[in-house]
Amino acid sequence: MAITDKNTKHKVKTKEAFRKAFIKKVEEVSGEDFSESTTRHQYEALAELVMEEITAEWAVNNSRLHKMEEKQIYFFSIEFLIGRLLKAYVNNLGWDTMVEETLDELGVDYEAIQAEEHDPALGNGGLGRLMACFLDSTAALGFPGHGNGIRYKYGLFEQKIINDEQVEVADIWLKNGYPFEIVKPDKAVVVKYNGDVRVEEVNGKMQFIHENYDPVLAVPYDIPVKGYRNNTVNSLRLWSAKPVEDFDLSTFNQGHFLKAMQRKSEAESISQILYPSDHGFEGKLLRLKQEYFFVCAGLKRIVRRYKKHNHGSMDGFPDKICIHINDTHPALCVPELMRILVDEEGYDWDVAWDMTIKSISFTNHTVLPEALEKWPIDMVQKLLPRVYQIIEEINRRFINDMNWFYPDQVDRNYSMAILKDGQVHMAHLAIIGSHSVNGVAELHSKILREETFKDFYAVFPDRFTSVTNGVTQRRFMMGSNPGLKTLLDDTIGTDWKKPGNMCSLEALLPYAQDAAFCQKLGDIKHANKERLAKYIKETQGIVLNPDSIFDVQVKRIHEYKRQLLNILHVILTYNQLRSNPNADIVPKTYIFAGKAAPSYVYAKEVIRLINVVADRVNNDPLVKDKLKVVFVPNFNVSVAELIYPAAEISEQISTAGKEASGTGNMKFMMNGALTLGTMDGANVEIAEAVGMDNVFTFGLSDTEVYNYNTHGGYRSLEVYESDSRLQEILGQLISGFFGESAGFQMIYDSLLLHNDTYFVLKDFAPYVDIQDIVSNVYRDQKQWQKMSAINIAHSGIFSSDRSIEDYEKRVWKVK
Ligand code: 4GP
Repeated sequence: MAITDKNTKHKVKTKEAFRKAFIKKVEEVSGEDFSESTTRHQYEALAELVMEEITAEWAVNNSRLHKMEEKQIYFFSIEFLIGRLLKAYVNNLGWDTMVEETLDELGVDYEAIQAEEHDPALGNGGLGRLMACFLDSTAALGFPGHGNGIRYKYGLFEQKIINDEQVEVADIWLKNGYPFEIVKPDKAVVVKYNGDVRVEEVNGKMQFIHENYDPVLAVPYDIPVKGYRNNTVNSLRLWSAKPVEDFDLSTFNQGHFLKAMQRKSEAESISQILYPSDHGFEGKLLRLKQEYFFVCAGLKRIVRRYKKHNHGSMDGFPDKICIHINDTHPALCVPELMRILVDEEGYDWDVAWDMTIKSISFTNHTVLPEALEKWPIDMVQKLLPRVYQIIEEINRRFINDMNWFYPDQVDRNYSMAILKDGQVHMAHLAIIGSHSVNGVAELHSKILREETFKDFYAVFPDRFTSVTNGVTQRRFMMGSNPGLKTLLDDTIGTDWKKPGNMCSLEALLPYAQDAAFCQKLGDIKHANKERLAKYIKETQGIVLNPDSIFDVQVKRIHEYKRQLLNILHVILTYNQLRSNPNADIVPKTYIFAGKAAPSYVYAKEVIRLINVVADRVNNDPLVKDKLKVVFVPNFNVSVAELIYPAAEISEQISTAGKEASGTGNMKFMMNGALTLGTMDGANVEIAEAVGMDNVFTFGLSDTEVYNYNTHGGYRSLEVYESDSRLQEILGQLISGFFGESAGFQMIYDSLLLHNDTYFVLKDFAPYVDIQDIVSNVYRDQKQWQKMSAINIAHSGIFSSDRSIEDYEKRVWKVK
């Protein structure tokens, strides 16, 4: 399957050639002698050299693509959280040693060059980052797979912490330009909103004509996705919205200046900003416009290209094209593809429907009810009149079929409708219009089958499958933890680095017993902790003790992820140290990072609490080096790359049944951190892979949570009343203990008055116990390193290469 076309024109082959090319390029971009160049110039020069090299291969790949020789996968996603690309390109080209050595010889700081690249925050969290990992793995494995999304002008906000609170600042990632994209104005397409649908009969067939619409131009920007040391270069296509005519001259000439301006800014607003939503919490109409925007534009180009190479016909489309929809945001692919097939290509409905289902597959990423998208019917009807008619027809036929096959199940049939309660249910649309529906970890897929979508599962059992998430080891381990990479190479050889081959890390297992190996593993971890400590000292002025345990929770801030449970335990430790400063405890550094959606007040309160506790603890002389708390601001991919390699404990403590999979847990594991977690999401599979002796699990199971939620029986007040530790801690939240203005009534009330929806108090005692166990195990460094080695050895199945291979076999069947 791998593309083996050798017909590429590598320009830079040797170190000497690279040195010359680099100096020349720096002088070209700066207009100065090399010795006068700034880091910015050096960054621009290296980026250009990399792009020149990659684009030569890209052109060869694109011409293969044009010939439609292979089945193509298209990932439709409203987020692609790609991270910085320069170093990834250098590594994937196999240039790393050459670049590192040459720059070193030239006295150029490679890390400073990398830091010049603005980290594009074009995603909120897991779902968007997963797409970036999938693109990397798809290319590494030589599959033709491409991304299709939106080129937001403003990515997710930059988070600052001011007076302990999250403050959001616009993230202007394009401020200095972006060297890794190529704009293709000739491939722009028109997306139509609003207007009317006129029906006309032509040759005995109904024609639906969309008129009086508001056109918006979608302009593609392509970013190359370079495979790891192979010849594959796929594309990430991001669409930017522009007015059809840059300026509405006729309106302007008629004296309507403001109206003309308004049209322009309305069009541009579509790709203006990424919604900071993660799970819910978003504005409505603009989001719907965004969803249709990249769906419509993406499908148009795919269809055009397909037809061009298929003599103008869409026949056979599903044999050559997989449209993979990442959560429900691109679910409009279903009616839009139907519209193209029926209205534009003249297929009968049934044939078109068969083709649509065969082309589309759907991955769900969350079971949280607030994230299961629904749109008011009248909004969809007005904004997308023809698409809405098609949704109506899909819904009508579906319900008719259901009532025909299951006449005694009318209630159930209706509960599965796409249109009900005045709303369009996007998940239902996605399931009904796809041939494959999957969850992202075994437990999550089971919950989809047995709870969230159980009626659909009863009707379409064969449609449901499961593919556990994965992450790219090339970025999150080989790239960000070079010490570990070298140790692994030296110990078991380099085969494990071949794409798709990470499971061969199991060869490491015998070394888990080897004292010398474990010592080296510990030394590497220590060096990574020092590297992170240096960053935190430089950026926040906080001094960390690299000999303490680094206990880390980094992810979006959300009630179900329970950063609150973690910080309550920190307060407990602090209270214990206050009453006995000489207590024999293992020193610990608690590291938090993550953003809260700006409108999610509760989550922002949790951030404030963490920071307030950090201020208090870090400035209390009693505590000395035994306890530190840090909130690292503005968690993004680059910060993550520093944090994972330095972590020893990976906090994965969501309320069981709520975290679909988690992918941070996998990144930690690959870097040798031990999971401290609930049996939730992919934690379950991590525990299975390494054995219960090599993880620390605690807390309610998903079934227990489910039973409490459906049958009642949990009273948080009872837990509180029976635990004096909790009484003290919760009292401190509202007594002004953390400072006059530092009351946390909202948190207090949620735990006691509103019965603790996420079972924080219920899981508190087991969490404290497991934390004690963790500390005790840590005292035995040999044992700890052994467990760490076992985790690394079993981390291969959590490579996104494995996920992509699973999708290939279970869903896309490219081969
Ligand atoms: C996330 C899930 O919360 C996380 O468990 C999962 O690992 C990730 O998707 C990738 O599958 N969901 C989102 C979202 O990011 O916006 O729904």
